Amino acid sequence: CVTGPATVIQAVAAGRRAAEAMDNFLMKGYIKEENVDYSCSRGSMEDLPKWEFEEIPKVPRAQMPSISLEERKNNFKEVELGLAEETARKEARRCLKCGCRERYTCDLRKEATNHGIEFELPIHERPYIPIVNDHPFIIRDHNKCISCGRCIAACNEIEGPGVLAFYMKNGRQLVGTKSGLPLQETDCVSCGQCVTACPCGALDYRRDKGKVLRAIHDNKKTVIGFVAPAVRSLISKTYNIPFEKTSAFMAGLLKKLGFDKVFDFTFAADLTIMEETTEFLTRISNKGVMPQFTSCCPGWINFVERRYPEIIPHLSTCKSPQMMMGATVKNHYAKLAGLNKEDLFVVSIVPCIAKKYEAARPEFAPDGIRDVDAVLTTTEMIEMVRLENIDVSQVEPQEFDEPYRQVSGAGILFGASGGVAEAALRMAVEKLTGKALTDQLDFEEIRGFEGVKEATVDVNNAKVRVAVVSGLQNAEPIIEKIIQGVDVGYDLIEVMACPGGCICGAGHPVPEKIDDMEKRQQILVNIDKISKYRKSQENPDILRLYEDFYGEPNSHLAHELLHTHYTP
Ligand code: HC1
Ligand code: SF4
Repeated sequence: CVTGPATVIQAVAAGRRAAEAMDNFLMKGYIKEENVDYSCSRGSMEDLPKWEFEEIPKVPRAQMPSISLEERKNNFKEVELGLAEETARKEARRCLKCGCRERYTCDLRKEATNHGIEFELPIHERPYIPIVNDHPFIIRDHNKCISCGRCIAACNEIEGPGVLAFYMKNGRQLVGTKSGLPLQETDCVSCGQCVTACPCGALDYRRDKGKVLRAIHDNKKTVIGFVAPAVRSLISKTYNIPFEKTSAFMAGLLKKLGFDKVFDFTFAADLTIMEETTEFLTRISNKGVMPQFTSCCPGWINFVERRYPEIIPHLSTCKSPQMMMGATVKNHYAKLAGLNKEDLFVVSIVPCIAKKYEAARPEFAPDGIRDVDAVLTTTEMIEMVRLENIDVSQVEPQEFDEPYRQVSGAGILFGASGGVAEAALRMAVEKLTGKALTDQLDFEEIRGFEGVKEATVDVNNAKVRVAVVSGLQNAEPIIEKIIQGVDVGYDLIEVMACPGGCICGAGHPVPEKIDDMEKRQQILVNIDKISKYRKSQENPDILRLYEDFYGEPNSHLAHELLHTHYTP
């Protein structure tokens, strides 16, 4: 099972090494070499499913986009891998032209260089395969695929659902689903780790940048952006901003991009703690269904709904912070600002691809108006900054907008595995003991990248037993026991689909080094340490929101706007 940051990177690389991928390039005719055996280098293919993509429409040859030989000559003729970085940039037009956005730092090019492989004219025309659109936003383009198997390994070993497999069609090895069903109909949790693992852009996800830019340029729309806790960890690294200045920088950057209002959705993480911990304490006192699982990770929710619907009663009914923020902005902020809901365009900025899936769920569009209109990944936000030619040195740091300005350190911790449970403990212990928690605020035993972490906290004469799981395959043994009626010895279980939590989400750019992930986590821990408020229940803007709008946690209105139901 996947347990640490090192394993994450290794697992990405584990599928098939790029050297092997080169064999596929040979097979595809992109590389000319003497004495090459063009038969498959991997031995028997008998184990591979003999499934075919029935849903791929047959495109008449005449309609297929084709690349002229002349164009191919320009693309591949003089490509010299092993160019110095500077030259490589200049020579980017000569890269593999796979369409991948990572062309300047392409792993495949590096490996090709290391193996002394030269690219030449393709030696035969490959039939074009139409792009596979069998998922709402994950796209597979077999024409770019080099059969390296990284996506299959990522699905199996990083995230856990294991829905992808190789199959053969017309003598070509392609990536499809194990069951042969369209991706959307499998247990795919939409985490997007397959996309991150792909070295050549054969897997990608649909961008929402265009939609957001159109809204920004529409005078009738008030465009509101809110940023997830884990985005800070990337901002700090990408733009070289000290951790304590990331929030102000992000607020300024989004204003420069044209957002009218910018909120921090760490605020909604605090709101989640108020709702989820109250639900947890109510389950304890009413002897409700235990243990309670957290519900803020949409990858995890998809996994439960698709593979283990039996445990739905154990899931907290709380919406994720993203959806709580959307519902609060569309209902509370719209009223406060005297705006029509229809005129608000709400954008969340997250490190997660599954959040696109979550925002598009039908239950989050009451009366046909979406709570969140578009979801941008951190990568898309960085792409927008480049697209708009923003000079980041000119960004004016500023505060997030009222009325959701104050956030707690507990909410910031949400972005890394263990953070939700830690924030919940900071409230639960206080409520159970009736005393302010002052000295023991840090629950370090549940931080970090282990697949399963545990903590037991003594409160009066009772114990609160917490487990923190990241990587879905690590949750499966616990789930199986619960289904069999075995007491797993936990009261509260946090599950995040991505190993290490959202800091390792597929919406962030691919980490360059293994220790990047630890640095991302440390940024959030450091921000929590210096926060004015370190408990969600002390956030004065949260308290005011309850006073002015929701009444109290788990109130009727809170249930209507902040809670949800799940569909097996
Ligand atoms: Fe996450 Fe969450 S922590 S799920 O990883 O609960 O994306 O950052 O936004 O919603 O707050 C992601 C991060 C995120 C939600 C919060
Ligand atoms: Fe998305 Fe975070 Fe869940 Fe990964 S762990 S699927 S990034 S919410």
